[in-house]
Amino acid sequence: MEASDAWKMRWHAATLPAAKSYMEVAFEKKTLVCLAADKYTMAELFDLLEAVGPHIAALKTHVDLVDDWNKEEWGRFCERAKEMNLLIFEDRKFADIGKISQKQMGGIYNIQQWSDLVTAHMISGPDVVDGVQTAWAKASRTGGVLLLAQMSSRGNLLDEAYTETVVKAGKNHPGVFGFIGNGSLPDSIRHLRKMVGEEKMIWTPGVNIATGDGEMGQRYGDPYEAVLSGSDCIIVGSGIHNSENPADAAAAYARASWKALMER
Ligand code: S5P
Repeated sequence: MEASDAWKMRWHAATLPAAKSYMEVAFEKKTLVCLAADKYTMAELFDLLEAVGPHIAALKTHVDLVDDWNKEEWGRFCERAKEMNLLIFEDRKFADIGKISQKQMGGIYNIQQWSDLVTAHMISGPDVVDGVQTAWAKASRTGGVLLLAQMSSRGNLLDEAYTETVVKAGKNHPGVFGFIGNGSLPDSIRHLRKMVGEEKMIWTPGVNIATGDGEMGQRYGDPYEAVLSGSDCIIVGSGIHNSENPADAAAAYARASWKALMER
């Protein structure tokens, strides 16, 4: 079997090189897991990456959560992630006008230099995508934007009409890698997949083997169900990093996600 057999329509419809890279890595490692590495020190981040790296296909960061962040160690962290064949995904949730989003890709964290993917809200209009893409282009790099089409948190304001508008604008945009969907509700993922079609990715947070409510309004759905419903990547944070054995937990999420892709 090859990656194209595992991913079928998604593989053949994909236009962005980054989407194919992700699908290849997921195929090689038999995992559709993106780790949400929500840790607060560089040491914890390194430990987590070493433990979990073999079981994941992408690494999601919140660079501004790290108390002892510094450029050198962050550089080494990203290098290690690359050695482990991971896409680096900074969940920055850009939302400002295009030119400010472009500048926010720089600054002290210099996201444009090390990220392969970033998130953006389209609340300010489609220029946010162009702003982010311009930043990568000026740094002589390429990357993809995941637009928030749905959210996993209780009471969020991304209603159906908003989701539809975001999908319509993002679906044919070459700078858009895909959409963030709500992993806690299989029906909303199915609905989103119908709107999105086959070409773009849907990545879903709000996933935990123990389903139900999380902390502070987070909601969780089952990883296997999420992929069966049309998610291409399950974004898992506390389900992995808060478990007693993060490596075993990550392997369990990997198995569930892969099994679902094979059945899909
Ligand atoms: O709607 C969303 C979108 C995102 S990107 N809901 C989310 O939870 N996220 C992110 O996914 C959030 O920022 C966090 O890093 C991760 C979920 O973490 P967990 O510990 O709840 O699995």
